[in-house]
Amino acid sequence: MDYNKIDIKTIPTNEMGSLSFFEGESDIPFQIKRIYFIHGVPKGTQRGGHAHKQLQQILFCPFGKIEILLDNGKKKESFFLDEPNKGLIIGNGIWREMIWHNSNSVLCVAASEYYDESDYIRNYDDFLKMVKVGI
Ligand code: T46
Repeated sequence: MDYNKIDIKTIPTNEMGSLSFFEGESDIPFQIKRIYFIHGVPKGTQRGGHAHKQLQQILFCPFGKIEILLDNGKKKESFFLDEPNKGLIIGNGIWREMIWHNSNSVLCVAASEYYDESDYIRNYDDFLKMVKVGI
C-alpha cells in the first residue's frame, strides 16, 4: 500500500516547547500546493470515505488523537495520529476514513495539488472497480 509513516523533524523540546517542521520535495516527496486543516470536530465523528486519483498528501495531528483507516482495495490498515511529530504520507488510489477519538483534535494536511473535486472517488464500489483496472 502506498503510504509512509514519518517522524516530523522536531527541534528538541525544552521549557519553551518544541518546533516541528517539514519541507516539500525533501522531507516529503512532493511540492506543497495546498494546506488545509479540520477542526471543531466532536469525538466519535467519522470523516473521509473517499480516495484520490492523483493527489498525494501528508496528514498530521498537532493536537489530539485521530485514527486513520487506509484501504487499497485489497488490504486495510489503521494508524493513530496522536503525537505532533507523527506524519502519514498517503499516495493516490487509497481509500481513507478518519475517526476522531478526542473532541477538538486537529487534522492538518499538506497536499500536492490544488483542490479539485474531480480528483475524488467518493463511491466505494466505483473505487473497487477502478482498483481492478488501475487508478
Ligand atoms: C482527505 C481528507 C484527509 C474545499 O472546498 N477545499 C479543500 O481544500 C478541501 C479539502 C475540501 N473542500 C470542500 C469539499 C467539501 O464540500 O470542503 C467540504 C468538505 O470536504 P470533505 O467532505 O472531502 O472532507 P473530509 O474531511 O471527508 O476529507 C478531507 C479532504 O477532502 C480529503 O482530500 O484526504 O480530508
